[in-house]
Amino acid sequence: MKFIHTSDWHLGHQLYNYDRSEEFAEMLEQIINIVADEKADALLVSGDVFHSSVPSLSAQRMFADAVMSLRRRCPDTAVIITAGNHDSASRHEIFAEPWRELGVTMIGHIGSGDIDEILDRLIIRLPKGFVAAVPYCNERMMPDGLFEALSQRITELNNDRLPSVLMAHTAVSGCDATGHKEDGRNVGGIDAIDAERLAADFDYVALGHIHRPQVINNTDGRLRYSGTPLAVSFDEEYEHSVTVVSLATHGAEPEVHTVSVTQPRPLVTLPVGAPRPLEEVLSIFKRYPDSLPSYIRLNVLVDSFLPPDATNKARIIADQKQCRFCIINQIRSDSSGVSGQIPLTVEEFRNLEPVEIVSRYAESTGINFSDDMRTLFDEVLQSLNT
Ligand SMILES: [Mn+2]
Repeated sequence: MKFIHTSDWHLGHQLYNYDRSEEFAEMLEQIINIVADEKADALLVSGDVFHSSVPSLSAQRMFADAVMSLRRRCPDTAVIITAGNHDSASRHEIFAEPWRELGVTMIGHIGSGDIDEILDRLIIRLPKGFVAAVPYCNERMMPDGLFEALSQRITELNNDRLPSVLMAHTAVSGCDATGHKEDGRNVGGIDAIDAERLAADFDYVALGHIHRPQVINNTDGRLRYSGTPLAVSFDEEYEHSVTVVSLATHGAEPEVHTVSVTQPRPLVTLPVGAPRPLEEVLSIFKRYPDSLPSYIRLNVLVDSFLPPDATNKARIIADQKQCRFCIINQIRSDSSGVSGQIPLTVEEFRNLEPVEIVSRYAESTGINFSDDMRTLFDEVLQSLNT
């Protein structure tokens, strides 16, 4: 069985209020081309399809169009898509039935029945293998020993020694969470699951949630994060790709390679290396190529405070160029005696999404703003807007 492993598309993500629809459309086209070129038996998307639990109509439409275009081009490729912590589980499930008719399996939640019902729901039998598709699940709701039970059930069904794959959207012990604000033990409010427990008897574990592509150590290459195909944060300074996996039979070592995804508008931090004082950084920015579509973050070394016209100066430079200026990241030259967050300028504040303002406020008062709270806030905001 050959499949494409990807996750964390974050469709609908806006970067400092810039619309990224064109980039996402290009990204989806690249992924469809890779599936077709590789003649994959399946496409596995391990969660965080959308950036928000209430995605815009255009993001939803883009998703549906891309999946349909993939199905037309590769009618023999099964498509399995689980929900991540950013997705709305119920939104994933609403059209699960019609999607199934079209050869697309959408799994939003693990279900509420007994363990047998859950196993039946999550295990998908493909012509050349088995996939246990586990969406993001709050740990309190996760039945004990779910992964082991899935693995065991597949063993019972697997008379032909077909390969078995687990999809999961979670942090795993020992993962490298570079590019996330939190450390690897608790990213996005999710506690890391023990890698060995997760691996059980699966031939490959297609992980989502962590944005940096990586293999988990000491798992013989069986546990992997595909990472984001399109960067969603300036701190994701690594190559973006999807993972192509071939499994000959159950028990065989996976054959893996990655195919890089071109970033239509890369996220660039200036200067490269250590932050510099404002005037120096602005002159570096002036020399930045005019015709390079990209997003720009400036790392500025600040003594006391940033001059109020700094952001405006940066905007004026960007006006002459194809790049989109996003933010000045203030870094204090003398951090002694200064604690907590640097106050935002009015301009920066205007550019923040409401949820970011709330999460900053929560964190400043010592509250851990979890993904559940984020989802709840999104829903409240949405109901106020309609
Ligand atoms: Mn994600």
